[in-house]
Amino acid sequence: MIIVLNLWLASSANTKGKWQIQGRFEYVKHFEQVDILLPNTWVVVRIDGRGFTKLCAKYNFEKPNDRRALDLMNAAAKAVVTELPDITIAYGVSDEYSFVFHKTCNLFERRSSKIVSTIVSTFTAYYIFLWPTYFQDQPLSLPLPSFDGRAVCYPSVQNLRDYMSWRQVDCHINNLYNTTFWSLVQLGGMDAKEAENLLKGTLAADKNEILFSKFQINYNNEPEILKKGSVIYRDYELVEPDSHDVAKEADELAEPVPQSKTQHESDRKRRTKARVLVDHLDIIKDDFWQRRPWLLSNKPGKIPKQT
Ligand SMILES: Nc1nc2c(ncn2[C@@H]2O[C@H](COP(=O)(O)OP(=O)(O)OP(=O)(O)O)[C@@H](O)[C@H]2O)c(=O)[nH]1
Ligand SMILES: [Mg+2]
Repeated sequence: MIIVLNLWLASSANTKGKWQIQGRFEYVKHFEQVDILLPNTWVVVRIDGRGFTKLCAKYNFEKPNDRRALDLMNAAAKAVVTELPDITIAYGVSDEYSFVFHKTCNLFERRSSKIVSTIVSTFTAYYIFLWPTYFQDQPLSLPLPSFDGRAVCYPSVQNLRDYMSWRQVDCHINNLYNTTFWSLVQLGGMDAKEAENLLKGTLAADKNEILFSKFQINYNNEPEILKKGSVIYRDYELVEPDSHDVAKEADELAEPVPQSKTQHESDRKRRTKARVLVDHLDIIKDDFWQRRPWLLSNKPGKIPKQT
């Protein structure tokens, strides 16, 4: 049908007829609604594994944390950050990852659906592509892993920092609970219901105490990747804290600073040269942000000498 129509259009000397046909269908483009994210805000795209409770059971992920699964999430997220230099920082835990676009970034004219779908599809593609590297003896079968995603705008640095802190606190609370719960089950021989009842109403200090007194586990000595989650960013030379207030500068910035072509090109080169780092640090404290001013300023720092 399309071929016949095209042939007819191509052979028609009557261009007026062609326009009439196009004009008859063209109205559909008005159905496409704008989905623009507010300008001058930090855009956070959070993706989350769909039905990962089932997926983890299917591939026998270790409980509560499977190192291969975490490494795979981090490798896929690192690939996303490397491919999209507009991402200033990313933070991940369990089956979720948050990607932060700098407030001056104008990726895809800040259209939510385009930004979210790009992140979700790039991440999922890498997750599946890299799966065999981390699960050599467990090939993927249907249904394949997939992720959902959403974009949220945060107007100020404090809002953005609070968002990141919220995710890291969530990581800490969940990991402390899961570590204690699975110790009671795997090492203490309790069933799930007994462990759940024992932990009902306990505070962090109680869980630390249970881990230490019953299983000689000092929670502080658990791997950083489990306690803190993973943070990904471009690595430049650290600066001394308090040298200048980057957060204030970022908040005062009302629109992108016009850049000369040479400056733009030099920034682009430095971003490409920088190593994309996966680390497990405290991102709640000021120190993390003060020592890495490029995260909020979007100005690439100095490339460290010994990379
Ligand atoms: N065993 C194991 N499970 C994990 C690991 N990482 C994540 N999970 C599981 O993945 C799930 C993530 O939670 P959710 O995202 O709320 O659950 P979900 O099943 O993915 O549901 P939707 O996101 O709503 O589709 C939890 O059930 C976790 O137990 C891991 O390293 N080991
Ligand atoms: Mg999930």
